[in-house]
Amino acid sequence: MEPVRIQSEEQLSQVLSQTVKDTKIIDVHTHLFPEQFGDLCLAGIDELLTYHYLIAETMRQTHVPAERFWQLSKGEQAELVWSALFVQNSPVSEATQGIITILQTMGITCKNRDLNEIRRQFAAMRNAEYIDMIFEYANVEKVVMTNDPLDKREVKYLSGAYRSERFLYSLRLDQLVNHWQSAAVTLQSMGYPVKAELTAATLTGAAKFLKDWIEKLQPVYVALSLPPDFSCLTAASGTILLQEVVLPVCAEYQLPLALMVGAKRAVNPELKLAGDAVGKADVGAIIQLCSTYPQNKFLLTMLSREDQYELTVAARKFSNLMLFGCWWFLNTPQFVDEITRMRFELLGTSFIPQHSDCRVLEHLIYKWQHSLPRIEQILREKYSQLIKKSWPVAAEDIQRDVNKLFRENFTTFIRKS
Ligand code: HDL
Ligand code: ZN
Repeated sequence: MEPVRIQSEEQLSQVLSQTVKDTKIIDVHTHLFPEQFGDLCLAGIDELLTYHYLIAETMRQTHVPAERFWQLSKGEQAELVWSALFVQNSPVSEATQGIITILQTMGITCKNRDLNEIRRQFAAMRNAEYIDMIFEYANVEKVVMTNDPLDKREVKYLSGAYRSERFLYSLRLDQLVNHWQSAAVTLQSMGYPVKAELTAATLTGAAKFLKDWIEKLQPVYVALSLPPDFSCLTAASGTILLQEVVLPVCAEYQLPLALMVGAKRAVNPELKLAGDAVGKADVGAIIQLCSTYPQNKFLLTMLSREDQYELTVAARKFSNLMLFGCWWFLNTPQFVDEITRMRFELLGTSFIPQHSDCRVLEHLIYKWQHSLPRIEQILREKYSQLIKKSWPVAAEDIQRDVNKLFRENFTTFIRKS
């Protein structure tokens, strides 16, 4: 049967928005956990208000010293954030707008801006189907977690017994690769024959640790964030571990390495998780990795706006390089528009436009509600240009493309041969 050819802008808008609505999202990077992970599973208004993005913004609007803030209870912190960012000031930042989006989507009223009234409504909604409901609101089918066996709070949940189709494992190696001196002590305590000095025996021991955790968790990818000054050319322990241990093991298990490059960690340590900043990195180092390790697959996101153009051009050169998301400080309407447009125009549909980076369950609602319309708008413009040039655009074409962007580019890239 001949595919249904789209003839008008109105029909295009209707078919595209319905297709986006009907396409369940695979969220390729989050910090979410299922209820089985106990208090690591964060949800509710007090967790939403104490999101580190909002803590950073609160520190700017109040004169409460960080040290004093951390002495407050979670509830008192939430009340301070609410007062500073939603009562004494208008919630115009992306992260505060996100809270408003969540409340509005969940039908939670905030008359008089009374936080306790909001708390009561959240409490009334918490039931056994709460996670299902949030995933449904966000139209998300699966999320990839950030799992770190060297995280002392998380490791007790990482027996490998938990397995679901909704919360997928990744294996995050920041502590192993970027903090080897302390990681070596922990690995020794786990019985791995490693030393601080990166001898051949130590590299073998570190590889054994990595293989053991890959076999236990069966992650969909291995992940590592790298600082702005990362280079393949130094003899830094992280570079050696990356090239002598992580990449060979990822290749052996056919696991992509998700690199997240450009975070300047703890520029203000008083702010804890909120204390990280961004720095321009070297896309040349990414090019070097993709060309030196053609048998490896690289999922890549960079934090500096200034790196995006070079990175997108680099992705045109290497089919083992898959770009994903508008990460962290780039997850704003302005930069989602700018970066997504550049990617469509230089990469076609061969990229993963967004991930949420959620830390609290209900974040899924705003992170996706704020991004999808922007991605859809740019795609609509491209289809409209085709229709104006009498190129036949069918509903099936749109379904294929949207499915690739929000699902198949990822599932195909992680698939083992
Ligand atoms: O390193 C990362 O995975 C970052 O996403 C950090 O977790 C950061 O704190 C964050 O939550 N960004 O959204
Ligand atoms: Zn993250």
